[in-house]
Amino acid sequence: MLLAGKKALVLGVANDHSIAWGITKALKEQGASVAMSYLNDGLKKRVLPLSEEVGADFIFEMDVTQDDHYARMVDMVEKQWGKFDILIHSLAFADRQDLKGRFSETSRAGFALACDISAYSLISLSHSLKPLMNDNASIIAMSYHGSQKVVKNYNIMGVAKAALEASARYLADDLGSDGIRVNTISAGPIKTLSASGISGFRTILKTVEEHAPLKKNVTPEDVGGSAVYLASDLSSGVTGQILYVDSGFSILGLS
Ligand code: 1JT
Repeated sequence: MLLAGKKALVLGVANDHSIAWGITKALKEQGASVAMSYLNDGLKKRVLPLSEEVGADFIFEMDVTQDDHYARMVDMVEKQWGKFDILIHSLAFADRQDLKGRFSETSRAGFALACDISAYSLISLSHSLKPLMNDNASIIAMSYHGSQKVVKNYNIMGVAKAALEASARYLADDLGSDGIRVNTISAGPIKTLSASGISGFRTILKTVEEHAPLKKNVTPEDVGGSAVYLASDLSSGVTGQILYVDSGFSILGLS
């Protein structure tokens, strides 16, 4: 098993459709111990049964906008595990009104919120958890190609993901000397709770299925497989990179 003896902290499971859930199952299958966060009491009802299904060591409440949640999380991880090896960042948020219509109408508050939750949290989590990370630790964040090219309606999330990807590179450089690797997975579109109700999302899924080199959409399990590689010592020479898990869609010049 590729992750035997490793401990993985997974942030971003909302339900059994979550990308973070696909990653959690894949890490566990390779022998890792796992712990999962939940955003609030409402989502705890969904995450608790999943944590039992996968045999998680513990779950904890984590809202990345709440300063006091960081110290609580660090205390919990230290008490339960001491040190750990893998951090999965699979969190993002933007106001619904900022994920449609004219990008030029994005508000200052909407910009700040999306970038705070979706990008700054990678920096703050890395900083808080760094003292607990073992040598050869791996941090993995989730992105989408709307960070690099314009995807209609992705709007502020494209900017937030660009900030996330750049933050991952700067963190990779800063934390390299601490033996911590930082990489990003850029996943193709997946129908998760976040994606539900996004205008035009079904059309995006259909376009990928018709035109992507692999002629199918990716699943949370596909993403989980690639996360195992980036979490494991097989990728010991890889940091600061963006790994596309998108059925090849992003290589196309015209679709
Ligand atoms: C957020 C949402 C981040 C949806 C996201 C996301 N990253 C990817 N998606 C799915 C998605 C993909 C495409 C799209 C719209 C959404 C919603 C809540 C906030 C964070 O295009 C319009 C391609």
